[in-house]
Amino acid sequence: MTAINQVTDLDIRDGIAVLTLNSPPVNALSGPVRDGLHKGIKQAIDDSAVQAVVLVCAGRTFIAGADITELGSGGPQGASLLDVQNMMEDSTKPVVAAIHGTALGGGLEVALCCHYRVAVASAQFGLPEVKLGLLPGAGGTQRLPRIVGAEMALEMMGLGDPIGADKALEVGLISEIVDGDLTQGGVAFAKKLLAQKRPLVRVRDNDAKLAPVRGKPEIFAAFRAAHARKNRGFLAPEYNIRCVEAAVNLPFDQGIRREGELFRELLQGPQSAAQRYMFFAERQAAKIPDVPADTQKIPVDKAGVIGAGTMGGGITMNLVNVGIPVTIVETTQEALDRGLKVVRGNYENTARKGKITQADVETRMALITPSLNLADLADVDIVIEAVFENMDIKKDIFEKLDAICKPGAILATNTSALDINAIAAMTKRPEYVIGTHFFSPANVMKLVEVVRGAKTAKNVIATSMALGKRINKIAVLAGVCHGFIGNRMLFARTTQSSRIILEGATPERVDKVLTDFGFPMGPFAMSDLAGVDVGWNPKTSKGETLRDRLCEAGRRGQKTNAGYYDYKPGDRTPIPNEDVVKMIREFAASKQIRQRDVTDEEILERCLIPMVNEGAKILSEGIAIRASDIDVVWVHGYGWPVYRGGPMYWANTYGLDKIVARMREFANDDPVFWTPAPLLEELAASNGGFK
Ligand code: 3H9
Repeated sequence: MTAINQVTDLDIRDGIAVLTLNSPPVNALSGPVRDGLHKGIKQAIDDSAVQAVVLVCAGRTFIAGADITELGSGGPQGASLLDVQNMMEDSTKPVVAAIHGTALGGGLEVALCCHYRVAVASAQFGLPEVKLGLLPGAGGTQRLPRIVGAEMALEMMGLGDPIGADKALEVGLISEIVDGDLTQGGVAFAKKLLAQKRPLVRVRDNDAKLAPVRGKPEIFAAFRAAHARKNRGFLAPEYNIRCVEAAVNLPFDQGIRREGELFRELLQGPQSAAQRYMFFAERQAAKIPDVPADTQKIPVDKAGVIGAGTMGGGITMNLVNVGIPVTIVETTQEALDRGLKVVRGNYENTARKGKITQADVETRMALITPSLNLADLADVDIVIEAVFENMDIKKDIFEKLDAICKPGAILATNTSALDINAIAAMTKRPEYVIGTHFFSPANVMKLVEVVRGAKTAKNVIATSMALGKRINKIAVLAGVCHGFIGNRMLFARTTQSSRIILEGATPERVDKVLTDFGFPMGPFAMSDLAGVDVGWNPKTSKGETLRDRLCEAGRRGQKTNAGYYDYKPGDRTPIPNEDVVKMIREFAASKQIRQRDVTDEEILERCLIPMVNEGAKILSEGIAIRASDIDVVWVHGYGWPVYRGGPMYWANTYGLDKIVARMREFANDDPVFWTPAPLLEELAASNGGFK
């Protein structure tokens, strides 16, 4: 075994050179990895004793892509990836990639320059660059379609999701699935190639799968149309599609040039910068300064969920999806039956779309034990209470849980705003009480805010964060305050959006400004979806607020087919209503609010700046650990467009000094609301930004 450099070893066994990369955590193509590849491949090719080369990686995965920290950080140091790839592809000795873990992005692009690829059954293959606002910039856009065909390449590059080894074998991306030791399997495969005198396959020369789709622009049009809604506002998906078009219609070298131009444009643009920031922000969120990574976690083998409503049902699905059995408790058989029917319906829908099998539906349903008795939660490891958002009810439940649940069980509440400490105080074990704020629909939305109370124990925090990851969510830790991170900032935005419509803009206009910015829906469409009457009391309503008037008029949101907008039954498309606008104007007149033309720019600033200001307070108070956690909450919980990085990232790009200056202008109307948070003011004055 020869050490080529600190991350690369070369071992020649019986005429086969095994080149091993070992650069934890994911063998990303950093300078040293590219150097090691370059030197190692060259040495193997130049060595007359070597007949074939097998490239393999140590640790948990094959190369998982370019080193994202290096992208956009000036000229990369070390060997050029292109040189490495050309050397492999043009080698007169067979080069085989032996793959485990994930061959992603630049990793798959390296593998595509090998003459053959073999993999273990659990390996995954993908070009996920689109999720970083990029496209594969190392030849992948031209080589992948030449193996898997244009339509599958569109799926893999346009959506960024990986495929498994079975599929890769079926479409010819790999030649064999290796059982047992991968390196030995790779070496055996290389020997077989030599014995059978198999040709050196250069993927770039394949045209068989592209020829049939040449002159068929309709496949691209269909792909664009199918994903138009999801891709609205994003540049990268379209650029990935253009690259596949180039692969189909241009000679390889021209296609590569096109790929390079489009890649550079994306790499230098603001969208990818924001999406790369978000990649690291998501991973950073798991790190809690005072809860070390090796904190002992509580094993979670059984869970309980209280409440079979929308939230309880969604949370239950998250748990059983990963094989955790759930006892779900309701107060009436009817509510229990209704809740389970919705869960089953959701699963059957997913099965109809082919994403899971009917057997999966039954396996998951079988993991759910319905119950009408809280005492059935005596032996679960965690209970997640998801009942109506009412402090008295929650306090009562926690008092009971304290008496029922075994010692060491985590007692979690799915509140969106209430005081966790007050709930914890109802138990004799406040250190086991924590908040787990899921977002609706809980089986779909990626975010869970984990809320630590004043007394929550570190192992309870560590376990809850890890459980978030286990159920495929992104968990962000928050402290206790009204609304935690996300809703507290939402309340600040709502104050302004509600005010703006009283000054003259319509709900439709405000919503449009925010959807043009990139949100999936604006504040008023969102309010209709959630229910205009959330928190409204018909008994005490006296028409004193616009909401009172809407609700009194039966306009309670989508559920009544009328709220700020009208809705056709069964259709969620908001239809503006003149009577609502009249109602708003009359209400504004009754409060002597001067009407004027509020510009789109002002609408946007008055909706977003209060969020930034509230975010600054949340940071100063220690409710969020870091600004990037706030961004993760808004991107994954509220649909803030990821290509704008989240509110705090956006604030940095917009300019904190400009934000403070705008707040001073708006302060003429409402000095208290528009007072800049000290942290915001301080950072603006020092030309700093949220870090
Ligand atoms: C690309 O390839 C461009 C080319 O086409 C063109 C080139 C010219 N770089 O996610 P995890 C770190 S673009 C740097 O928690 P998992 C990550 O930050 C790239 N660092 O583990 C974390 O660090 P820490 C295309 C990376 O097991 C640690 O590794 N490739 C990279 O849940 C563990 O990560 C991708 O987009 C990287 N490429 O998931 C794949 N990848 O411990 C990106 C990871 O300090 N990566 N890190 O927090 C992934 O999707 C997942 O990390 C993976 C493992 C599935 C591999």
